[in-house]
Amino acid sequence: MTRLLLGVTLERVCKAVLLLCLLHFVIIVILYFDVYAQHLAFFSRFNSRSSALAQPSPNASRPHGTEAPGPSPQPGANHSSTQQPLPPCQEVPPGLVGRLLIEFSSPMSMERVQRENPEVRAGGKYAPPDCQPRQKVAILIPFRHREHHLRYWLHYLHPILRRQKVAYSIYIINQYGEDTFNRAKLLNAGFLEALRDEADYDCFIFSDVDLVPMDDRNLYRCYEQPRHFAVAMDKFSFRLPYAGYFGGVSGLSRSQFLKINGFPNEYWGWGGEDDDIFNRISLNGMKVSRPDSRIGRYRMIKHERDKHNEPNPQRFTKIQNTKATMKRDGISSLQYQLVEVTRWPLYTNITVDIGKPPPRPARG
Ligand SMILES: *[C@@H]1O[C@H](CO)[C@@H](O)[C@H](O)[C@H]1NC(C)=O
Ligand SMILES: [Mn+2]
Repeated sequence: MTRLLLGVTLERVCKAVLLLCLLHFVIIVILYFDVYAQHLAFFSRFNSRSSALAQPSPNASRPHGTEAPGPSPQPGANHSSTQQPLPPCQEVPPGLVGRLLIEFSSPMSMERVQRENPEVRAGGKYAPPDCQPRQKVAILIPFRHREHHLRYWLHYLHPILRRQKVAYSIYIINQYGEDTFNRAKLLNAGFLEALRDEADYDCFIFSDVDLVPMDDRNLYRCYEQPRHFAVAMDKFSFRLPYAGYFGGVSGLSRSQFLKINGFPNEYWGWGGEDDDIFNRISLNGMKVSRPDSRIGRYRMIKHERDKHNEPNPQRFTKIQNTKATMKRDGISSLQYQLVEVTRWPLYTNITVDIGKPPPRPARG
């Protein structure tokens, strides 16, 4: 009897427990679906937002690199912004080392320079991989028969320019033939040929092949005013030889260069063309800017005077007449023949035939 009673009670308890379990389960299921539904609603909102970002309206073309920051893309939701735009390079590059040891006594081979600069692309081109450079710079080197200088120049300059975080290309402007050398006319031709190679250079730096900066804080880029970089050369006892000196290494933006009608074409032989360029800058209301002389230091590779580059005896009278000549003589009147363009691993070789000096008028 008591056994039976006990059995019935046990059965009731079990049923109650079972019912409670069922109830619990139902509540959990309801709650689960509720949360899940909220999630669903959230994700559908999320997805529609990110796909709206991925599809700009047809006539709103955003400039490159200004993509609005949005949620990280859902797989398959969009395909147009998979690559994050690079941040702009810092105004002052963080990896500079300052004063450098420059010497030209240890032998230098092109193979070694190539081996030590694997980041440089064919034609002597480079852009920083980790930031968006502020300027794109064409470096133009007037050239003839100075291969051993070029090896040192490339050896020192490629690593310096990389640390300076600019996009750059190295162009050797090689004068064809053996007629009298003409540095400024070569540079005019280089300006046009560089732009034919890549149309978007902001800045042009004109460097002699035998000048190597001794400090990487001397930034190879363009400034508000035309720039003179080689302010303190060892051959001038690390001093500016005179206030209007603009020789060695200089840099002009594209618009600064065009404003002065480029460089003179009529300075054959050594000297004077840099003073003419200085005059063009002043006469057009600009002012040369320079780095501090403690930073603008240079070593020059010692050399004999080249053949066919004798001092130009007309240079003193010519620089008196810049004001009269600069409008007709310059990039607007340039004539030359392109002979050959060759892309080497560390530089682009552009050979141009710029002709020869006009015959001296007979004295009467
Ligand atoms: C550039 O090319 C010219 C013409 O082929 C050649 O004579 C000269 O040696 C080359 N110079 C350099 C530095 O590559
Ligand atoms: Mn020299």
